[in-house]
Amino acid sequence: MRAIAVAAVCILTAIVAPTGVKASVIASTFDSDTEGWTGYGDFTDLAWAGGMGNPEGSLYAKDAALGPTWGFEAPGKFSGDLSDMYGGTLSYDIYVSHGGDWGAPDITLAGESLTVYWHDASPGSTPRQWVHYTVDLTESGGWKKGDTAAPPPTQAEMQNLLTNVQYMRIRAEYSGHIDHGYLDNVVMTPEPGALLLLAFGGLGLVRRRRK
Ligand SMILES: [Ca+2]
Ligand SMILES: [Ca+2]
Repeated sequence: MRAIAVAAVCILTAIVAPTGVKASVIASTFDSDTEGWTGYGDFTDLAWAGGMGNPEGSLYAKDAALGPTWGFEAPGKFSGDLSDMYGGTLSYDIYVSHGGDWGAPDITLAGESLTVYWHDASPGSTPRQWVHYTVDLTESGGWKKGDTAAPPPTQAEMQNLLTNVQYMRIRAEYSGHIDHGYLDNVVMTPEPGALLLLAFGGLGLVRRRRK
C-alpha cells in the first residue's frame, strides 16, 4: 500500500514538475543588503537601508530629477524560467516620500517577445507609509499589454512570458518632487497547487528513504 502511494506521488510530481521547474517561493526581504537589486530610470543613491523597512532592512533610492520615471529593478532570481509562477502571486511593500501619479506602470514584467504592465487601480501610492500590493500572475491579474487602455495578455501570452522573464521593475516615483522611496518584501509565490504537489513529492522521497 505504501509502495503504491509513493509511486503515485512520484508520478504526480514528475507530471507537474518537469525537469528544471522549481516550485518554490522567490523573495527579497533585504535583511542585510540590497540582494542584487538595482534601479531603472533616473534613480540615484541606491543603497541598503538598515534602519528602515517592514520590518527593518529595505532597499532605498532617490530621484535624480532628470525627467524619466524611476523605480527598482529585480535581480536575476526574479527572471528566467518562472513558468511555475503562473497562477501564483507577486507581492511587495513600498514606501514613497511623495504621492501623486501620471499613469506610469507600477510593475513591468518583460518577456522575450512581450512586456506586460500593471497599473495601480487607485492611482498614486499613499506617501510616507508602507503600502502593500498583491498581484495575480495570470492574464486576469490586471496586467496590460501597454497603458491602462491596452488589452490584457491572453492566457497563452502570459504563460509564454513567464517561461523566460527578462526583467521585472517596480515603480517608486509618483511625484514631480525630488522624491525617495523604499522597497521591501518582494515575494513571488507559485500557484498553491504547485507548492502542495512539491510537498507531496518531498513526502514521497522521505518515505522512500525510510524503506
Ligand atoms: Ca525588510
Ligand atoms: Ca520625482
